[in-house]
Amino acid sequence: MAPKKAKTVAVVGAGLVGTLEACMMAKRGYEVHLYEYRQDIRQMEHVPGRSINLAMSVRGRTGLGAVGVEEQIVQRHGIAMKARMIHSLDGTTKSIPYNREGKCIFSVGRRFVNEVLLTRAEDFPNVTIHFNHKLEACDLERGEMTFTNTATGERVSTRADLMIGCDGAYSNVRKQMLKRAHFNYKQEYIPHGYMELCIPATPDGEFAMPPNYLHIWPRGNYMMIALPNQDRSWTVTLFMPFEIFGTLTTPEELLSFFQTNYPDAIPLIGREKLINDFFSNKPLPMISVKCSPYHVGNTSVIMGDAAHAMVPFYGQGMNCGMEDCVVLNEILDQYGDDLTKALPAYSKRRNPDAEAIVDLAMYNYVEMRDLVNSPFFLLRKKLDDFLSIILPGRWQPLYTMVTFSRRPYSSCIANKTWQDKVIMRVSRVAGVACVAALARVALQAVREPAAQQAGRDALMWVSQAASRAWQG
Ligand code: FAD
Ligand code: EGU
Repeated sequence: MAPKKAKTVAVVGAGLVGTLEACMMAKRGYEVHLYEYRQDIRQMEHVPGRSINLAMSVRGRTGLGAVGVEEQIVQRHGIAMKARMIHSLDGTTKSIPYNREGKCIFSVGRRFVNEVLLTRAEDFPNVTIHFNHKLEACDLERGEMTFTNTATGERVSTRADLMIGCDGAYSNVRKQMLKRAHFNYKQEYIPHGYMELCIPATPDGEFAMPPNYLHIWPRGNYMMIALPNQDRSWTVTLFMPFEIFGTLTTPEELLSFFQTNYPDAIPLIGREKLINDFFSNKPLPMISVKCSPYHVGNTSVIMGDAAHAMVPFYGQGMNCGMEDCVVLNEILDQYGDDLTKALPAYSKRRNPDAEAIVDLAMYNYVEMRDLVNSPFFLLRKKLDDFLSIILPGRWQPLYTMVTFSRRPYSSCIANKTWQDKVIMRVSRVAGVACVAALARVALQAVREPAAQQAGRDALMWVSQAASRAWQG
C-alpha cells in the first residue's frame, strides 16, 4: 500500500529556517501555510532584533541552493571573508587564512536573506504567508493551532497534516513538547552577553578596515568581532560578561574601558557614536538548548533554533538550521513522504549532529575565554596547523571540517578525538626520543668533571619535562 501523503503543512515562524523549509515543502508539492508573528519585514523601515549580519558557509549554502537562491544571496550579495584578521592590543594586525585552497565564508545580511527567502516562498502558488500571526497554543498530535492576529486582535484556529515549528530559540511549539513524557530538554544561559555596535563607512564611502576579513579582537574574557556590510559599514559585536557590562555606566568608564581593551576601535567607531550606541542598547543574552526527540508522531516536528539553539562562537546556528531542511528533505525522499517513518528517522539522524555542534559552539566559548593564553594549547594548535600542511586533505583542522564540508557534525568530533589521540601518541614518542638524546648529552657532561653540575641539572630538567609530557 502506498503511504498516505500529507497534504497540508503549517510552518510556524518565517525566520531564516522557516522560510527555507516552506520553500522546500512547497517544492515537494505540499500545500504550505507559513505563519509569522512579526509583520512583513519587507515593508518595514527598521527591523529590530539581533545580529545584523551572519557568517554563511557551505551547510547554509547547500540549503539555499536547493531552492535556487544561493547565487542571488551568496554570489551577488555576500561579502567574501578569506581570512580572520586578529587585532592585538598594540594595534597591530595579522591575518590567518581560512583555507589554502581559497575557500572562504561570506558575510550576509540577516534581513536580506530573510527577504529573499520570503519572496522565493511567495513565488510558489502553493504557499500562503500569514504575517501578524502569533502562535498561542497547539495540539501536537492533532496538528491543531491557535493564533492571535496581532493586527486585528482576533483569534484564528486552524489545522494541518504536518506542523513544523521553526519559531526560534524561545519556541512555543517546543514549549508544548516539554509537557510530554519522554521529551528530553536542557538549556543553559552563559554569563556573557553581546551588544552590536557599528563602524560606519569612511566619509568617502569606503570600508574603514580591509574588507574580505572577519575581524577579531580577542581579549580572553572579552572579545569583539566584526563582519562587513553591503553599505561598507561594519557590524561589530562585543561579547563580555553581563557583570562587566554592568560596570560601564558612564561615558568616561566606557571610553576608559575601550582605551584599555580596544584602543584601535575608538577612532573607527567614533567617540560620540560609541557612547551613543552603547548607552542606547542593552546587552543581549545567549542561550544554548538541547532536546530530543524533535518530532511527535507523524504530525509535528521542530527545526532550527527551536530544536538546537547554540551560542554563536562557531558561526553555525543558521548554517545548521538550513542543513536541517536539507536533511529532512533527503529523508522524505528516502521514505516517499511517509511521515510515520520519516519523522522518527529525522529525529534519530539529526539529533546527534545537532547536539554535536551545540557542544562544539559551547566548547569554543570556553576555549576562547580560558585557553587563548595557555602555552600548551597554543603548541597543540601549531602542531595541528603543521600536520594539516604536510598531510593536505588527510588532516583537517576541526573548523575546516565544520565550516567547509558537510561531514556530519558528530563525525567531525569523532575525527577530532582520533586526531587528539594521534597527537598525544606522537608527542609521547617524541618526548621519549628527547629524553634519550638529552640523557646522552648529560652523561657525557657527567664524565667531564667541570660540567658535572650542569649535567645533573640537565638530567633533572629532562626527567621533569618528560613526566609532565607523559601526564598530559
Ligand atoms: P529565528 O531566526 O529566530 O526565526 C524565528 C522566527 O519565528 C522569527 O521570525 C519569529 O518572529 C518567529 N516566531 C517566534 N515565535 C513565534 C510564535 N509564537 N508565533 C509565530 N512566529 C513566531 N548563525 C550562523 O550561521 N552564522 C553566524 O555568523 C551567526 N551569528 C550569530 C550571532 C549572534 C549574536 C547570534 C545571537 C546568533 C548568530 N547565529 C549565526 C545564529 C542564527 O542567528 C540562528 O541560528 C538563526 O537565526 C536561526 O534561525 P531560525 O529560523 O531557527 O530562528
Ligand atoms: C561569532 C559571532 C573566530 C559571528 C570562532 C573563528 C562568530 C561569528 C571561530 C558572530 C572566532 C570564533 C568560525 C568561522 C565564525 C574563526 C570558526 C564566529 C562567525 C572556530 C556575528 N567562527 N564566527 N571559528 O575561525 O570556525 O574565524 O556574530 F572568533 S565563522 Cl569565536 Cl569559520
